[in-house]
Amino acid sequence: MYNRRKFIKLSAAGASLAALSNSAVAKTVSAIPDAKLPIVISTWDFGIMANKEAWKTLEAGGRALDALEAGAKIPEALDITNHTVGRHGLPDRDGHVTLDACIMDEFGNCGSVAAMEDIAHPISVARLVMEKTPHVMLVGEGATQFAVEQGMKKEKLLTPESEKIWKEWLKTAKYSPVMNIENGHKPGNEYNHDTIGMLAIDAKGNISGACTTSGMAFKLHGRVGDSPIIGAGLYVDNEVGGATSTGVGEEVIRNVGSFLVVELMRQGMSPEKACKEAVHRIIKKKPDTAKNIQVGFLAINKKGEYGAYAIQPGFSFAVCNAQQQDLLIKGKSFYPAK
Ligand code: SD4
Repeated sequence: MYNRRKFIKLSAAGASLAALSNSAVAKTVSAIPDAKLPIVISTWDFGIMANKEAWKTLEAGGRALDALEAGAKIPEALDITNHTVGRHGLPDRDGHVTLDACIMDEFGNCGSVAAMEDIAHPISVARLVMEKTPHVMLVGEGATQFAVEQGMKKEKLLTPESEKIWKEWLKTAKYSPVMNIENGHKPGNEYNHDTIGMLAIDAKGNISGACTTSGMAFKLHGRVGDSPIIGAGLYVDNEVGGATSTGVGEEVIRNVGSFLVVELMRQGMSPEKACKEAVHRIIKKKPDTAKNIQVGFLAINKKGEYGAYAIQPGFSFAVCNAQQQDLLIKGKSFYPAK
């Protein structure tokens, strides 16, 4: 993972912010910058690179949907250090890299692919499902076949490095469908986070969202997480805002997490408060499970105000607008940092 540049931690009180950076160019800010449109926000620190790519379209007055597709393609195929999205993603327990992605526009159109193999840009396939078919979701071989018919290249996605990591895992092959602290997959470690969820508002004020991942490393073959499921891993309502999630997808699906966040914002909650409530819902339903897993939500409202909340510490998100292109913010969490 590349170095963090500007890293801002929200203070416990939420009023003042302290700059926490491991880089030389970090700058201290005393408040969350005013929401300025256009804007793009993304989960995790590699969101900075995705945002920068998306920004090129937003800055030129382009559509949020186009910006997000371009942005999501960066971690999907170009960032070789990223083992949780696209081409360099870790495989399932049988050695297959299977990808999940979805996309949603300002009109409520959406498209999705799940458990798709051999195609490096699932976000683009999701968009093609949305725009070229009467369906919302294609899975497995059907999704790959559709992508090829649409002119996309079939390629081997398991890189030598990912294969090495998988073979190392096979030595013990400790498998648990929900990765948790006991089996060595700590919340926030390289095996159980790093889906990229992106939300953008363009200069016209239109909102779109995109989410793409290789899912949980070493999952059962055929397992699908929250990321390609509209309402779970992503939801956008152009009147209200958008939300996306990262972490253990099973718990997000059970709670229809991103839809819940958007509905809570509709009722007047701020993005951060809505994310917090959705996290609390997961914890309340399954407190013993929640202790050992990570789930984080990221949201933006129609005004461009944004916020996040996670079960465990360590969840970060990147923000990019005309004021700054490489801001990284550490979201608040239910459990304190140790
Ligand atoms: C999943 N939510 O497949 C994804 C994984 C993830 O950060 O987000 N990791 O369950």
